[in-house]
Amino acid sequence: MARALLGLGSNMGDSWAILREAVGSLTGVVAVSPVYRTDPVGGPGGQEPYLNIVVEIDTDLSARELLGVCHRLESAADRVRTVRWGPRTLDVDIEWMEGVEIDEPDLQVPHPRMRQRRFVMAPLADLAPDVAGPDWADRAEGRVELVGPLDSRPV
Ligand code: A4P
Ligand code: MG
Repeated sequence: MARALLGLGSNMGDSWAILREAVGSLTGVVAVSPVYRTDPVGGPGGQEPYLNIVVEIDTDLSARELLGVCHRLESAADRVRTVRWGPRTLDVDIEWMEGVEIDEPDLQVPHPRMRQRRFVMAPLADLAPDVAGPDWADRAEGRVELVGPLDSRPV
């Protein structure tokens, strides 16, 4: 069993429901971070804010098999790939996986941009301060706002 941290983001459609559905269909969930409302990083201007969470799982899958799971969750949320970094119903990334370092064209773990991004590091640090390390906040950019637990959707 390996510990893995997945980053989930949504800024199209019913993002609360999309995130909840995705977490519900993951196997081996150990913990789910609070939801953060975050300013879009990169991509075209005028995008809606994102909701972002990080989910910790225990898994027997390889990193590549887990990437397949990420893509299936995105398809299930009817994600249409248009512009890079553009709006999406669901983006699922492998941020970090215990003992894994991969640098291939279609798979990099740890995620190469995670430490620059507060929308990843804030929820990740809530779940896994050991992985985030003590100085994560110095390098992470972008505005994020803590909203609350995933099951406490505001009305
Ligand atoms: N890929 C490589 N490594 C990984 C990995 N560790 N996990 C490949 C998942 N996928 C990985 O991703 C393109 C390809 O990356 C995948 O097919 C996979 O083979 P994509 O999801 O199709 O495209 P993308 O997400 O638009 O591009 P990219 O480069 O993955 O973007 P990022 O870095 O994931 O950023 N702002 C806020 N506030 N919140 C967000 O969640 N997300 C992004 C996407 C941009 N701005 C954001 C947010
Ligand atoms: Mg992605």
